[in-house]
Amino acid sequence: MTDGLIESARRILAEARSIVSFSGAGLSAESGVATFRDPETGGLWSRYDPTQLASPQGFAADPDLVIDWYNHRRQSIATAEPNAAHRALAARRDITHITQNVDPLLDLAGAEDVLHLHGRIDLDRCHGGCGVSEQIDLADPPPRRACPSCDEPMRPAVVWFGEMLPMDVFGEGERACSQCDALLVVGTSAEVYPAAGFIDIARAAGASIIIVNTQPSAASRHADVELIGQAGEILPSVLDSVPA
Ligand code: BJW
Repeated sequence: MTDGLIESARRILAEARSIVSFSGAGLSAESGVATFRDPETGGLWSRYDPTQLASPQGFAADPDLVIDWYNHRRQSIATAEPNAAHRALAARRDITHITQNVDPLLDLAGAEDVLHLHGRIDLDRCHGGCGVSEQIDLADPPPRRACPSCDEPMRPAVVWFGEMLPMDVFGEGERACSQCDALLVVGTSAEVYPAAGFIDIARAAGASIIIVNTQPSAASRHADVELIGQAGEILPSVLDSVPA
């Protein structure tokens, strides 16, 4: 990556009145949290079948397997710490943060009002939809259990394939992307919709798109500036020098 590209990204961000970050699993990769689709970095779905583990159908077919998989991931996230990329983003109070990540690392780095499009792994909710939701101790997650209110199964408060995204969070993200001047796309393959559609929304609104990823992705065609490398190295150098 050339210094010229870093400089271009800094200039776009310095001139932008409204900046949105849109992140994915690559943001947390340097904290030791597995991504979904990178075979070389232990992508979760190069080892597991997503339709078996991250769908209502999979949960109905084998709830113990699904809860065990989530609890295993919860315990690994419990020991993970925010990395330099989380910290660089969180330090910028002027940025609206939208993430597909279910881990709490961006929040732990100090970012406020993070929009978690795909829910949170540190919460359980009632699968029956009665509204019960409970905070989970990531280090010591509970085994499969029934909802204390309606007896339907409890499940991780994440968004599985075929499920709707939380409408309030989605709406806020959509509004932010349609009004921003610069969208910083960090560590996502941009293959999962409707989240990836935020890049199209920002583009259509005339925003400049800056992409940070270790490799080209489905979003590359939208990039004004594509920075190939580790987010933990690139984001501090791009963001720390830009006046907030
Ligand atoms: C680094 C790095 C470093 C590594 N530095 N970079 C339109 C078209 C086609 C399909 C659909 C569509 N609309 C809907 C669909 C269906 C489906 C979908 O998108 N399927 C596609 C896979 C084809 N979408 C849905 O089902 C969604 N719901 C929905 O549409 O509801 C509407 C509806 C419902 C009912 C009836 C009718 C309509 C829901 C999607 C839910 C996604 N959930 C998951 C699991 C969450 C829970 C869990 O964690 O277990 O969310 S899937 C998984 O993918 C997770 C992620 O948030 C999401 C995105 O992945 P992400 O973050 O991009 O990770 P990776 O691994 O893919 O990429 C990492 C990137 O980082 C790579 O590019 C690396 O290179 C890079 N990287 N290290 C920088 N250090």
